[in-house]
Amino acid sequence: MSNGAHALIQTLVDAGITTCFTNPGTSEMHFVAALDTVPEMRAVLALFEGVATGAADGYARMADKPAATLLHLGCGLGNGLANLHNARKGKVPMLNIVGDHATYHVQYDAQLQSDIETVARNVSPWVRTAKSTAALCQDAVEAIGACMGPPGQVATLILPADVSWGEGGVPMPPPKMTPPPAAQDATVAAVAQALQGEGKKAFLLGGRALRAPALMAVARVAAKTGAKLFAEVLPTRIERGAGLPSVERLAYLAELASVQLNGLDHLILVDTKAPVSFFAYPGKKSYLVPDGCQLHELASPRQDVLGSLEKLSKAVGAEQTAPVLQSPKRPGRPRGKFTADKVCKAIGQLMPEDTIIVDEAQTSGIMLPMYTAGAPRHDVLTLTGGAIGLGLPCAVGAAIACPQRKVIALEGDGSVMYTVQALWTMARERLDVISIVFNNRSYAILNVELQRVGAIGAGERAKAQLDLKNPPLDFVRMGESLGVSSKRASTTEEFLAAFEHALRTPGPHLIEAIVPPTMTGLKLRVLPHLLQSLANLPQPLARAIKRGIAP
Ligand SMILES: Cc1ncc(C[n+]2csc(CCOP(=O)(O)OP(=O)(O)O)c2C)c(N)n1
Repeated sequence: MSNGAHALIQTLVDAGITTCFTNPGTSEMHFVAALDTVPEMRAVLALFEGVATGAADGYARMADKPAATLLHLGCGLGNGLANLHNARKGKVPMLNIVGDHATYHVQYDAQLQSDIETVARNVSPWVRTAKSTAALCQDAVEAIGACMGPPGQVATLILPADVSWGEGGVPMPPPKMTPPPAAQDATVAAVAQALQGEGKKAFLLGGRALRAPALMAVARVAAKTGAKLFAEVLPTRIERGAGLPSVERLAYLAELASVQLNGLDHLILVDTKAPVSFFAYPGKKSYLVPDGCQLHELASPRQDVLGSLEKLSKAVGAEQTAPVLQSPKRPGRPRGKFTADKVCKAIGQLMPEDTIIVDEAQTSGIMLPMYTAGAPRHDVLTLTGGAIGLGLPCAVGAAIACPQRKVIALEGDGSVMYTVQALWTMARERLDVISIVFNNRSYAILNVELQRVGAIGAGERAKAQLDLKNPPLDFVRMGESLGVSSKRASTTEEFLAAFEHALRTPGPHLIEAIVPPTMTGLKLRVLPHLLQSLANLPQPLARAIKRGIAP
């Protein structure tokens, strides 16, 4: 006979959910106690719920299966919301177990009582409060089925304390998953016809379409038909580097994305939505599909992406076509004045095969895609929902999912402060993560956005809201206090020495790179964080934009 908590954990493990990122409280104590009865479940403590949810996101992106989180009532869940939002936008599977008061305690409206379902619903299409210990594991099986998708999503199972401690829990077998259907023949035929006809065509790839097998299939189609390959602005996980097809990421900046999409007659969506501007700007377009361009959806997020692309490949006769692949190419060793670009260059020069890059560098990572394009094969995980504070937690999850691989987390100094507690989890779990913090002492991107949105009259008080100089953040002391070996680099040579040491020495490292804001001196219309995608643009256009003379 099991209590609910034990039966629940056994059900999770039997379904392959073997990692749980926790930040528990009193209502979760039986779940915590039951961890010792199911040793296959690895529990990882996070010191803030945003770390737990971001880590579960990073884990699932790399492990291709969900992790669980253990969160404390509505307040704990609420603290994890921003990274649950990022997971939702990235179609990442995740199972939240949220402890609640015992069912009979709810009537008293005790201090931590709140409407947990309402907190969950914004990010979690599947929400249920378990009603009884006997039915708990059936609830869990349904939650697991819902979160796995496709599309992957967040599912939230609320676990009242008495359901958890009650006897009579019975572990249940995993849900039966039905494979998703591939695109229908008629859809494939229509897309094939568009690809074989006149006009300029491109694919916009998202989700699972940016993984190696799908990329190879779509690259064959592209080579056969002359279609261009674009990736969505903020991919959940993109596999890239030498030997893989190279895909141009759509720019964050709407004006720039419009340049990329300009003149298209057909845009074919695969596991993504039609492109729209990140924000609205006065007088600028929100919907970025060019006028007159015909939109096709080959495969929706609910469908079998690889199967659909293979059908298309057959339909256009591309099965034997050689795809165009990125050739190996590393930048030279950086020298001279220390800037964020030099850090990106050093990464391109030195990163080992199979590195996982988590990119939350904001303006400082602009040149990263260009310098790493021909590096050995690697994965890049990005800020899918635009809610900052994902980077370090995501790196925690990725490192736990892939212990043999080096993880490099690139962080803006502003972004890193949202979930800096993740460093402690890296230290405690001895994770092989190099966290690079670009300390430019500002919310640099927002200085540009302030003007870009047309906010007139911003003076010293306005600018002070975007300035991080006073008091200066000291990431070396912060990292050390959280148990992570930390170094500061103010010159290119210091950075190279610290980075090479970190690459050689397993375990977590932090490097604080003291750099000037990347966008200094550039014209206002050259929007910084959009320029992330610059690196993938044709060189003359990229150079022109950097000089501030392009659109
Ligand atoms: C949860 C959340 N809060 C606030 C923002 C708004 N925001 C976007 S970028 C940014 C500052 C980023 O600063 P930093 O990481 O230092 O990068 P930099 O702009 O200096 O390149 C802020 C506050 C956001 N996107 N998400």
